[in-house]
Amino acid sequence: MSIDETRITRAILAAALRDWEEISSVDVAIVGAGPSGMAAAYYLSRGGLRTVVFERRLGFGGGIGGGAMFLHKIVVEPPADEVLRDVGARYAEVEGAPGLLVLDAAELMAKLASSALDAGTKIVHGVSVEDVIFRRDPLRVAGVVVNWTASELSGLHVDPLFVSSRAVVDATGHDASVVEVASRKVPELGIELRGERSAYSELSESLVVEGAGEVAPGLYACGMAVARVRGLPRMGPIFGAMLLSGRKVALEIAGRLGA
Ligand code: 48F
Repeated sequence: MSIDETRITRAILAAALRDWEEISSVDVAIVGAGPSGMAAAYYLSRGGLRTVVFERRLGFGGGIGGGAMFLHKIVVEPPADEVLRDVGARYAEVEGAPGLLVLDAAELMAKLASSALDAGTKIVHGVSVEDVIFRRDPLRVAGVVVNWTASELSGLHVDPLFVSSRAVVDATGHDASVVEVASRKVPELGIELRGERSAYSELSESLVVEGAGEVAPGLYACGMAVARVRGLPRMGPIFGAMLLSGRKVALEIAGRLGA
């Protein structure tokens, strides 16, 4: 076998460009590979929808990896154990706290990512979503505007590329950065960002799941993005609502798109 540098380069170019050609038009574009985005991706792909996740960083998991103040455990409550079982993540009951389940942060990150990938999701790292595409008649969000995170960080003016999709999911966490840019730059969508509130874990866990869903035609929110959009409290290192809101949004989109 000859390992030739030109062949290495051409192999990567050909495979990456083939992927980008596919990615340029998908059923669902998810922004953020945190717990809610990866849960949404897993269920969407499992339902047969062509799904891509754009993640600004070079890894999976968003806020999972830091655990709680760098302690490598997180907590989940039923019925989110259904999602844990679907992706094969192991957990234990918490002694003296019925209803709370504890698991390794690394286990959840890895199992969510591998389940989404196995179901057919394409995850692209180092890509930031900086804007949305919109259309009139009917008014809707019709995709995302993407750029390399590296160009964002460099401060150079580099024009982006476009990805068309039938649905866009904001899974960017506390920033809700996709909904934020859409609310600012497409005011006719009528999106009101109410802002995240201080901690109230139990209340937030149920309200985030309740509030997950369509924010404007074609634009959906799950995870902590829901808190910023709907004016809900934060909940800290309990992740049930992240997983369940991702699953809820996936099922809603699948229903709409007829998967
Ligand atoms: O922050 P993150 O984990 O969002 P989440 O799914 O979960 C929140 C919890 O981790 C935790 C919590 C609840 O227990 O309070 O914070 O709502 O993951 C968001 C991911 O989106 C990426 C970011 O790097 C992170 O991995 N991201 C954010 N903005 C962009 C982005 C963007 N504009 N383009 C691409 N990726």
